[in-house]
Amino acid sequence: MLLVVEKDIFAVYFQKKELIMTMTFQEKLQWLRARYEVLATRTNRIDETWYNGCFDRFEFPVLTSDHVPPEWRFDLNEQTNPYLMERQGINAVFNPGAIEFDGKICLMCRVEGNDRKSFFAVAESLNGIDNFRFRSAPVVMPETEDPDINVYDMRLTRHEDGWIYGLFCSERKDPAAPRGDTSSAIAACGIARTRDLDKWERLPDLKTPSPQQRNVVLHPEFVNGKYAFYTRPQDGFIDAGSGGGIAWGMSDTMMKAELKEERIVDPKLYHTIKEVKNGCGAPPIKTAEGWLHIAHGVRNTAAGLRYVLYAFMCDLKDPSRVICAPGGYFLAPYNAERVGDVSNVVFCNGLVTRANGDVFIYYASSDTRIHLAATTVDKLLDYVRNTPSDDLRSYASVQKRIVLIRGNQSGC
Ligand code: M1P
Repeated sequence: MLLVVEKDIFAVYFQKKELIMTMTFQEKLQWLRARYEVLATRTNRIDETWYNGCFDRFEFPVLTSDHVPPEWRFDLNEQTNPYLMERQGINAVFNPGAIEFDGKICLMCRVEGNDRKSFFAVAESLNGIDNFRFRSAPVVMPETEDPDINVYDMRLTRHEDGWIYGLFCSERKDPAAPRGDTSSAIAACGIARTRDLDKWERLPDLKTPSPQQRNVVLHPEFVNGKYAFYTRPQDGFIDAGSGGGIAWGMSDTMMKAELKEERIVDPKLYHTIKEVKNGCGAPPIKTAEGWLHIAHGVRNTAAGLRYVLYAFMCDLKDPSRVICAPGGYFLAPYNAERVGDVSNVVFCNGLVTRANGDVFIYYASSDTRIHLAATTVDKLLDYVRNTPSDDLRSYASVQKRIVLIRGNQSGC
C-alpha cells in the first residue's frame, strides 16, 4: 500500500484506525514520519481573534510533545518492535530558555518523558515562529558529585564574560524527609556553561543563604565587577510557597558561585497576582530606559494556583532597583492554554530580542506546550511606563478607571 502524504494536517493526523490496522510495519512507519513532517513544517499565523495592542499571540503552539521526532520515542526496528509501539513516550515540552545563536532562534526546552524525568533539548527555527526542529539528540548535562534527580527550566544568559550560561533547577530528594515521605525535595540552582549549546561544562550549584532555590537568573553584565543574580529565596519544602519574592545577590566568581546575601527587590504581596509567590523569567532586556523583565506571579484560587506573567523594569545603572511596576498581569492563560498537566499556568523563562527591536516571548501553558507572544521593545516600554500600578484596594482601582472613562468621554 502506498501512503499518500497529505498536506492537510487533519487528514494525516486522523488517519482512519481501520486503515492503520491494515498497514505493514514499513507503511506505518512511513505514516508516522509523514505525520511528524506535516506538524513540524506547519506554518504558524498570528491569532486574529486576540487583540490588546501590546503583543500578538499565534494560532498554534510552537512546540508540543508531538514535535519530538519519532526516533526519540519509538524503536524503529521491526524485529524488536513489531507493533511499532512507542517505547519511550514524551509527556510534555515546555518552559524553554531562549537565545539567538548562529542565525537561528534556539529554544532550550524542558522535555519531560513519560517517566516524569525532565531533560534539556535544543529546538531551532530560522524565523522563531514555526518550523522548529530538535537537534539530533537531547543535551547530555553532566552531573555533580551529588546527582540531580530532575533538572528543568533553564535560563540562558549570554554573559559579557564570553560564555553562555545555563542556570536551571536541580531537584533532589530531601535527605531529612521523614520515613514514608516520598515527596519532599530540595531545589537548588544548577549552573553550566557552553559555547555551542551542545557541550556543557557543569559548575558547582549556586550557594545561597536560602536552603531552596528556583527561578534563578544570571544578569548578563558584570555589576561592580561581580556576577549578579536574581534569585527566589524559599524556606522549607519547595511547594510551600513560602518565598519572599524576587531577590538580588552577587558573587565574585561563577566557578564556585556563592551569594553571601540575598536582598528582596520585588516582593510577593497580598491580593495581587503575585500573592503566593513570584519568580524571575528570562534574563532582562537591556533598553535605553532600563532593564525590562517578564516574570511570573502566582496566586491561589478555589481551583488551585494560577500562574500569570507580569512585567517590571529595573534601573539601568542599578539593576537591583525596580523603577516601573505596572499593576496586574501582562499575559494570562487564554482559551486552550488554560488546560494541561498543571492547568491555569503560563510560565516564561526565555525570550529573544532581535536586532530590529522585535521581542519574541516564549511561554509555556499549563506545563504542557510552548507558545509565542510577539511584541517590540518600544511596546514593552510603553506598557511598563503607562500601565497603572496596583494600588492594592478596590476603591483606588475604581478611581483610576473613572479617570480613564471620564477622559475618554470628554473626547481627549
Ligand atoms: O507548575 C507550574 C510551575 O511550578 C514551578 O514554578 P515555581 O517554582 O515558580 O512555583 C516550576 O516547577 C515550573 O517548572 C512549573 O511550570
